[in-house]
Parts: sequence; structure tokens; C-alpha cells
Amino acid sequence: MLNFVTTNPGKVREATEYLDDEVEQFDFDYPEVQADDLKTVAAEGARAAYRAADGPVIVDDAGLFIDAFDGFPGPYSSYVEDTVGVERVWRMTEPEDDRGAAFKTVIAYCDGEGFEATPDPGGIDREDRRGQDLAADDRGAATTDEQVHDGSAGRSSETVPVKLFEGRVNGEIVAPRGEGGFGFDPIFEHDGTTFAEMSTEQKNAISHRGRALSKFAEWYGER
Ligand code: ITT
Ligand code: NA
Repeated sequence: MLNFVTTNPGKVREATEYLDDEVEQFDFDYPEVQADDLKTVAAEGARAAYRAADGPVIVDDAGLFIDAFDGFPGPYSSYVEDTVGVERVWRMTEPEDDRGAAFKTVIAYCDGEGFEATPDPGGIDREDRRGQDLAADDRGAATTDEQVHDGSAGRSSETVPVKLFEGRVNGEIVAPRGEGGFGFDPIFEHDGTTFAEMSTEQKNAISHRGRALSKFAEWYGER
């Protein structure tokens, strides 16, 4: 049994579709460290949640990165959804020539154990360089082992190992359409369809979260 640590039922819906009964929501608002990258937030969140939960945890830290604004709101997406709101993020982006954007997520797994080192083919950066999203069957071994703070592979309490899985999908910011999904889904269009117009299954097949979950599921299944 795996605790999916989140306050967001939309994420749980997507994860259970991938991982079946193996996953259960652990509704815990882990303290988000002040950091401008998803990896750090997810990794620290997983460590905090692992201490609070009774068993292995996954944490999913996601964000919407708008090209014209150098990746804003990115790691601050939750705050921006609550303050500015989704509709006004569209209206801010509307005057821009380039309305390109990406959703990214980092899933962090922690069970208090160490992990065997895996070769790091670059994860999200590899996808960035390609400038295109990965084909659905291109799952690669794009996982990363988080560097522990003291540079060793030790297991002292401050450096509980965390395994990271990244996913990214490119799209465009559009006027809101669709009733499904959650968060910024109505304004994120991919191949002519917004994420809010897709079923959970359709969104999972191409989304940032679906990709990260499939990498996680492959690795977890082999353990
Ligand atoms: P937890 O931290 O409790 O998991 P959250 O909703 O705050 O829930 P994030 O910090 O990861 O999760 O999300 C950042 C923002 O991005 C937040 O406003 C989400 O609604 C939004 N978001 C995350 N994944 C999304 C997705 O797949 N589609 C649309 N919006 C998404
Ligand atoms: Na959050």
C-alpha cells in the first residue's frame, strides 16, 4: 500500500487510474519549502510526509510554466491559481505572440530505504532539449536519484533518500474550455484539445503526470 500524499483529489483520480488499488490518498498538507524548483519541493515534501505517514509515500509537485513569462507561475502555480485565478492567467497570456507553455511534475517516492543508483539519462532536461513531448511508449529510464545534501549515500535522518520521476507535456494557453480535470486544465490545450475536455484516461495518456506515473510504475513494479 502506497500513500499518495496530496490535498488534491484530481491528482488522486489520475494516480489510481495508473496504479490501481496500490495507492490511497493521504490528505496531508506537507510544508512546502521555499524553493524555485519542483524537485526540491517534492523531495522535501516526501521526507516530511514519510515521517508523518505509516508506510511508503509519493508526493507530486506540479506547475504550469508559461514560455512568454520565463516559466511563471511554475513552482508558484498553486498560489497563483488561488490569487490571480485561472481565467486571468489566460487573459494575461492572451496578448502575447507566443502562448506556448508546459506542465511539469515531479513525483517523489520515499520509503526510508536507500535505492540502487541508476544511470541518469537526464530526465526532464532530455525532454526539454527535444522541445517536444515524449512519445507515449518512450518511457526511458528517465528517473533521477536525488543528491543527498551531504553528498554521500548515507541514511542519516536528515538525508533520507528520495527517488524522483519527472514528466512534462507541451501545449498552449487558450481561452478556458471544458468541464473535466482540475486546476489549469481548461486553459491548457494540447493537439487541439484542452486537458479539461479530456477524460482522465485521455489526459493520463499524454500528460506530465501520466508520464511521471508510468516511469514510477515501471520502476516500482521491478522492485
Ligand atoms: P498538493 O500540493 O496537496 O498535492 P496542489 O493542488 O497544491 O495539491 P501542486 O502544488 O502540485 O498541487 O499544484 C500546483 C498548481 O498546479 C495547483 O494550482 C494545481 O491545481 C495545478 N495543477 C497541478 N497539476 C495540474 C494538472 O494536471 N492540470 C491542471 N492544473 C494542475
Ligand atoms: Na501544493
